[in-house]
Amino acid sequence: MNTQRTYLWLGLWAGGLLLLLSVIALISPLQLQSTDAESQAYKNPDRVYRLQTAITDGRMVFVGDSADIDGVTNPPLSANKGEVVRIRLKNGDGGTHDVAVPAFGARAERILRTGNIVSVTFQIDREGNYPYFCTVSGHRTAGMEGWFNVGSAPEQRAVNAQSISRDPEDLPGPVKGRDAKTVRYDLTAVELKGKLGERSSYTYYTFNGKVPGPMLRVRVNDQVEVSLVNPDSNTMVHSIDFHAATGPGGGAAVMQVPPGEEKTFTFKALKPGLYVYHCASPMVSQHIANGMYGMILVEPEKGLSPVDHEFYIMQQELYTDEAMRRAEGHLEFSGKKLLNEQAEYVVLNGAVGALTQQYPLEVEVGETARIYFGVGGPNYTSSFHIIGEILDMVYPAGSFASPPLRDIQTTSVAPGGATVAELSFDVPGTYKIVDHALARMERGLIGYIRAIGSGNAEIFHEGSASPVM
Ligand SMILES: [Cu+2]
Repeated sequence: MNTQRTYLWLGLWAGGLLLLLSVIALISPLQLQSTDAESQAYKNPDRVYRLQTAITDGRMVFVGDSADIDGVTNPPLSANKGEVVRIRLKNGDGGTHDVAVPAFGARAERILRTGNIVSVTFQIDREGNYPYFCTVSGHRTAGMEGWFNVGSAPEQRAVNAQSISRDPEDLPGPVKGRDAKTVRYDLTAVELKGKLGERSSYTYYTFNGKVPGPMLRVRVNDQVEVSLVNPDSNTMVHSIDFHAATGPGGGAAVMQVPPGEEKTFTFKALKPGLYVYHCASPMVSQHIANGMYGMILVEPEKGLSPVDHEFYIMQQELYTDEAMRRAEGHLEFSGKKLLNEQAEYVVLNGAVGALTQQYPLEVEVGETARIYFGVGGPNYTSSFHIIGEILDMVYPAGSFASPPLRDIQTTSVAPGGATVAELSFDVPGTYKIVDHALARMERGLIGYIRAIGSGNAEIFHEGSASPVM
C-alpha cells in the first residue's frame, strides 16, 4: 500500500516536472527573441541627443552638444512615436545632475563630477509635448528644463503674440530747469494679446500698447493735461490715477472712460519726485496686474544732475490660471490667485525675458547710470537689488526733497511706489537686476546690465591678493 502510494506521488512529481520543463522550453526562445530585439534597438537607438550641464548667466541649464542642437540652451528635443531615443548627458559644471523624461519612464543615473557621462535610453510610446529636466532638488526650478516633443512640429507651438515690453531706454530726456508751463499727454488704453513667456501669451491692458505705460516727464509746478482715449474695440472701462496729482482719485474720480469715449483732466505737479500712475477702474488690482501702470517724473526746479544713461524699469506680478512651469499657449487671468496674492509670474517691464533677451541694459565701465524703478504691483513689495553692485545713491521712495541715501545694497519699493537709484560700474561683466526675494527670479524677475570695458584688478580679480599689489 505504502509502496504504491510512493510510486504514484513520484509519477505525479515527474510528470509535473516534465510539463514545467517543456513549458519553459517553449517560452524561453520567445523571451530570448524579444529581449534580443529590444536590446538591439536599445543598442542602436533611432536618435541620440547629447547634452551638457552648464551654468550660464546665473541659471543652471542643459546645453545641446550634438549636431542639430549644438550650443542651444535647454534645446527642444523630438522623436516619432515608436522610436528609441538615447540622451547622453555630460557633466559640464561639476554639480550633481541627472536628466529625466518621466513621460517615458526615463531617468538617468546621477553624475557628480565634471566630465562624467551618463546615458539613458527609452522608447517613445505616446504623442505629445513633455518636459525633460534634472531631478536634483531645485535644479529644475533653477532652469534645468526643456521640452520633448512627439508628433506635431514644435513650430506650431510657438507663441503668436507681439512683445508688449517697453525698452528701458524709451524715456523722455531731462527737463533741464526750464520755467513751468502746461504739458499735454495723450494716452490710449490698449487691450491686446501680448507675449508673456517663451511659449505663452496673455491679454494685457496697457497705456499706449506697452508695459509699463510711457514715462511722463515734467517739472514741478507744470500744469499737466492728460487725455485718455478708450477705443471702441476695448471691452473694459479704463481710467487713470496719478500719484503725482492732488485731488480725488488722483484723477480717477473724473477719468472713468467707457469704450468709445475720451476724457481729459488737468493737475498741477506740486511736488517733485518719481510717481506711479495706474488704471483705477474696478477691479483696480486686476487692471494693474494686467499691465496698466507707468510713472511720471516731476523734476525739481533745478532739474537733476546729468548722467550718462537713464533707464525706466517697473516690476509687476501676473496671476494666471495656468501654473507658470507648465504654461503654454494663451493664459487666462485668475481672480482667485490675485485675491490670494499668489502670483505665477513676477516680471520686469511686463514679460519674462524683457530685460534679458529683449532689452538688456548696456553701459561702459566708469559711466554713470540712473534707474527710475517703480512697482506697479499690484501686491508685492520689491527688494530692489543689483547683484554685484552697490547703489551709490538712492532717493528713498522716489523723493527728491529728502536727502538721498548713499552706498545702498537693497532698497524696498512698495507697490504703487518708486525709487531713483544712481550707480556706476568699476568692473566689466553682466550684472543682474533682481528683487532680492529671489524665489521671484524663478518666476521671471531678472534683468541684465552689461558693463563693457577693461578690467580693474585692484577692485576685483580671481585668486589671491599678492600677485596684483
Ligand atoms: Cu483699466
